[in-house]
Amino acid sequence: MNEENYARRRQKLAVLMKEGVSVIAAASQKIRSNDTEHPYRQNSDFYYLCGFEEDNALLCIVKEAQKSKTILFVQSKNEEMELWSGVRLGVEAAKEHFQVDEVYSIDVFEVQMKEILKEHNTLFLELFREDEHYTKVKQIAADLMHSRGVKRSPREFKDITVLTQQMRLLKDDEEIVLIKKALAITKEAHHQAMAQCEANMMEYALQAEYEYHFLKNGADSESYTTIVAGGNSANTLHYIKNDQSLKDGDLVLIDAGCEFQMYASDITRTFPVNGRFTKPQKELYEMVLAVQLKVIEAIAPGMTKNRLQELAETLLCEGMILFGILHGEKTKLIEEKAHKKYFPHGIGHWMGLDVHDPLPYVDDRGDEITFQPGMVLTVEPGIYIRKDDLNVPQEYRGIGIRIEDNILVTAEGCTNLSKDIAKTASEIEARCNNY
Ligand SMILES: [Mn+2]
Repeated sequence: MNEENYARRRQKLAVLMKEGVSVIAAASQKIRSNDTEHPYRQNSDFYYLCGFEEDNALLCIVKEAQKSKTILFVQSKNEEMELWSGVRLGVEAAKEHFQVDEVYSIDVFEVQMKEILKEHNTLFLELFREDEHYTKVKQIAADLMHSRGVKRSPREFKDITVLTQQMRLLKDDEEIVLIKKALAITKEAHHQAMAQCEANMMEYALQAEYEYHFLKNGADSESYTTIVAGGNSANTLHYIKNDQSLKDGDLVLIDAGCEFQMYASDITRTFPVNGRFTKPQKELYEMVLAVQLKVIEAIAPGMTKNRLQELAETLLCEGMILFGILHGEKTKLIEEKAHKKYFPHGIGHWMGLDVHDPLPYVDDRGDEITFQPGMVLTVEPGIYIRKDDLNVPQEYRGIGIRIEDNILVTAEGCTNLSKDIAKTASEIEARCNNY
């Protein structure tokens, strides 16, 4: 992504701040065991505003009446440390690279911050995230408040994520390009998995197929833990053990997507282990698919997530009645939320830098946010019937199906960004038998 775009976002944030100082810290390294770390993953908001990938860094935006200033604090060059943990950009190169006003070493951030905070009443930071840099910044504000001779210091703390989330709701063109690139890799992985899958294969072997294609094609990693759920395991929504053998005649539900240059993809496909749907599997599959297509069709500016949820629940409930999974009168069943037993989750969620983008669904007044061009969400209806559910015709027991795509809201309606990933029963069977 180009530097002008990051600079534009910082300017926009400064406008939203009106007055004050905002401080956003890079993610810290997380220990996995003893002295080894998890792969590093940058804080999404920090990355959104400057694109810097190193840890132990801080972005500070100072806003006064009409002008704003951006200051970046980065780790200094250090030959010995770099020998172990990789090359650091350092202060001088950061000055060249980023379109910010000032760059300092993180070693002097406390001294600098004291000078900056003296002039302001309002401090924006991630109020609900613990970070040692935030602890220090708050301590500096407290010290200033108690020092004689200091006339102003921040006494009002605000949550910066309220503003960044508002911005992240609407994706710009460069973000859409990255989501599309993530989806191109994810598509390849799903198609490969359909081709490779066979009876008696272990779920983790299929998981490895995804992760192999993700990395081989330049993705950063998976955007969330891959779910490979054979047969009845698909009825455990967050099944991630992936340690069972796939059975001939079962379906396998795979929820997997890669992250590419920090942007997520989130795709679920359900297909027959042996490459051929049985009649009852196909009946339920095509019912869920029809619901998914209708929900996607309803997406347009002005729509809301709750209305999509209601539409999906109504259509799924009708389908459940049709196949004898629910019995009774439709309006009454919907009122009683009887269908929730078989479709207990949400129809979708925002997606972007985070697979579940932490963006609001309601505004400050509590009103639902209506869709606007540039928003990206998932659509993922499903049906989950446990094998021990004696209320359901036997042929449907043990079947779990979810179909998930990633949708961009456009001025005309919407675009299914993942429409090229095999989805109809015949497309899937063709992919499964394409050795
Ligand atoms: Mn999802």
